[in-house]
Amino acid sequence: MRLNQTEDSKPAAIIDRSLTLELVRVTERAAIASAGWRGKGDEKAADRAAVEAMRDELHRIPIAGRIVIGEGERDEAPMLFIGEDVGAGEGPAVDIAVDPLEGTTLCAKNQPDSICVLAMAERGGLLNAPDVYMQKIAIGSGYAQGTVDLDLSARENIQSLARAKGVPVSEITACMLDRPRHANLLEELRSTGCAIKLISDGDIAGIIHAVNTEDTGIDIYIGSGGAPEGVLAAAALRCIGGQMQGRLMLDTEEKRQRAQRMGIADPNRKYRTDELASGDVLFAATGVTDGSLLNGVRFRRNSVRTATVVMRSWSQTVRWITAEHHR
Ligand code: VTB
Repeated sequence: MRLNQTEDSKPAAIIDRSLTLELVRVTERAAIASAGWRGKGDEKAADRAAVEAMRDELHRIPIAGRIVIGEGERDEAPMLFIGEDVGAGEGPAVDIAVDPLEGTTLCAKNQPDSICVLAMAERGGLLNAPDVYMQKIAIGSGYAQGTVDLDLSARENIQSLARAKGVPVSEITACMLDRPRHANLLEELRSTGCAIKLISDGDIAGIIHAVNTEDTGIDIYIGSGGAPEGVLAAAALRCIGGQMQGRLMLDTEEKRQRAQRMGIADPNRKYRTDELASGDVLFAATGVTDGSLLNGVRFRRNSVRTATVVMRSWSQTVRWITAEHHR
């Protein structure tokens, strides 16, 4: 506990710490709503339930919030669209990134690691990323900046990380999404002799795992996934440490123009963690299905149990909250 923090060189927190619990309420409610759709094979319904619950609960919070990462552009998403105002209106001006149901397929199939995710930052703190792919690389804390880099080959990155960790390459475990587009990357990684954990979805959890190496055994996250998920993962890393780089994959003129409309001037820019999510940041995630990060929602006879992790960049506090909700 650092009680006298405001008295040293550190600037005072912009986002009041009491908002952390408000965020927990939002992701909890979204998780309970979508958990009703676990294993029902209907991804859209599961997602819709999470979106509606999240939006409803966000409107009770004393903030002047604005969605910067959401369900889509205004004309394609009825709720939690980019630019939508959320919150009760009175309170700090904040930007909000949501992935109401990360891993809709996982939820529909009742497979591990489906979570409801939300990040809050001071106004202007979150990269307004279009819904394109992002190249991502992430490792834990305690390594020199530049130990890994998107401009190095996968082989160079793995070798450099193994050197920095002081272990043979065969003892490095990389995590990546199991996708056909990663065929060459997978082959290159295999040729190094490292171990690879392939995940079917959910790279926000994948990146958090790469930072929590002691608990997960995962040393590095590598590969491309959704850019919105990249910004959310960066928000979490601002609170728990580690280093990450992301680069938007703007491979068509249409995507480049879309990005430009969202304020991205340099389509090839490589972003660091604190450029994806800067300033004061809060991050919360609640488990929907049981997973490696969080337990899923449990419906009991008289109560519903949820498991949430909530983090705050200013204090670097990480809270694991199990809640019992009366039915
Ligand atoms: C990832 C992952 C998501 O999408 O970002 C991925 O975090 C990227 O898109 O859970 P592709 O599925 O096209 O590879 C998800 O898997 C689903 O939103």
